[in-house]
Amino acid sequence: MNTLQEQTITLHRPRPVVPHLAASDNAERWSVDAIEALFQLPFPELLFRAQTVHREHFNPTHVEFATLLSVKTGGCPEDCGYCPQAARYSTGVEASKMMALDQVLFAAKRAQEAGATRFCMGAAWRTPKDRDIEKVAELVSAVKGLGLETCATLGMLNEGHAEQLRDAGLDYYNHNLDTAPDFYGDVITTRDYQDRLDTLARVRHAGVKVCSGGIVGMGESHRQRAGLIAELANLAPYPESVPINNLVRVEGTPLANTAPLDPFEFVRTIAVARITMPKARVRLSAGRQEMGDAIQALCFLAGANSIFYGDKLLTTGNPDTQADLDLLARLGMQRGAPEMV
Ligand code: SAM
Ligand code: DTB
Ligand code: SF4
Repeated sequence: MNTLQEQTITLHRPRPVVPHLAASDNAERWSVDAIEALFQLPFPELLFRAQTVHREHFNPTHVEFATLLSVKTGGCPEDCGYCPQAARYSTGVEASKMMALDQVLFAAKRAQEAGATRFCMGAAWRTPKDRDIEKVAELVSAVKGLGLETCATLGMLNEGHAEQLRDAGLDYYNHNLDTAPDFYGDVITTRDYQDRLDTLARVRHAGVKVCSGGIVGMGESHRQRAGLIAELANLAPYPESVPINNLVRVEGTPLANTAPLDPFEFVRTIAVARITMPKARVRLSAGRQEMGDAIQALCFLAGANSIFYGDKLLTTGNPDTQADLDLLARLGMQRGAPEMV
């Protein structure tokens, strides 16, 4: 375990800026067959390949800490089958109004003091209205003013929204493809895959870094898991940040009774994301509470270099911060920007 002094030094060390990726970072176009073949490699081979790629671009002992805050919770009109915030499912999540600036700043300062370097604000919207964007822009510039990297996930963006957020200081916009195109309709019917790609294109065009990933363990096939990674890896450029979520099975959602995914399959997904998107921050995202320390350690060996840090994701639980600090200490790893300086 680092001493408090060492931790403080780590916290205040200047962070290298994550460069925007360029289309040229995507020399390779991945076929679903090629990605499926990676998934089918013997586990030691797959991890060796993932680690080799990981070490070409990152210090493998460093993990980014990103903290989430739900600034507008529940009451969402969409029908995403995994989501506790969809108004149509009885999940016990109550709809609330958007949080006030001082509350958000308070949470951001706490996250920063606890060691987070990125702060991601989420809202349960299908698509934000113009006045929502204005309010979120205020939150973004206040959080950015603390010296944190900023991220927002607000649903589908309309023309001009990404630019407004960029001008307020937004570093990343999160919008997940969630799953493969041919499984998507089994999970969500109220927006289509192209809508998601359009939002990602707007974000990219505005010069905001792209955070996009998906969820595994929703009952998709092996090939569909490969299909999700292919879609992400073939974006040109691929996302700077790739959250891989393991479905959190929430009572009341249509996916509540989905059979749990083999944890090694989750580790494989991380490894394949690392190999196909070598310079991305690959985030071991939702589902850590159910995963156990050993599987999380395997995810780090497979190339994950970011986690959501804080007792809560948006509405569901996450390991407590001390458990994460202890886990990294037991592994001789540390929080911090993973890019090589
Ligand atoms: N409403 C916005 C949207 O859908 O883009 C932003 C918030 S939404 C909750 C962000 C992402 O959280 C989803 O795209 C999904 O990938 C992830 N997510 C939501 N519920 C989840 C669950 N039960 N398990 C794992 N990931 C989940
Ligand atoms: C992402 O890919 N996962 C995060 C973040 N981006 C916004 C959200 C996970 C949500 C898990 C369910 C919940 O807490 O409501
Ligand atoms: Fe709404 Fe986002 Fe949840 Fe879908 S994932 S129901 S859009 S909050």
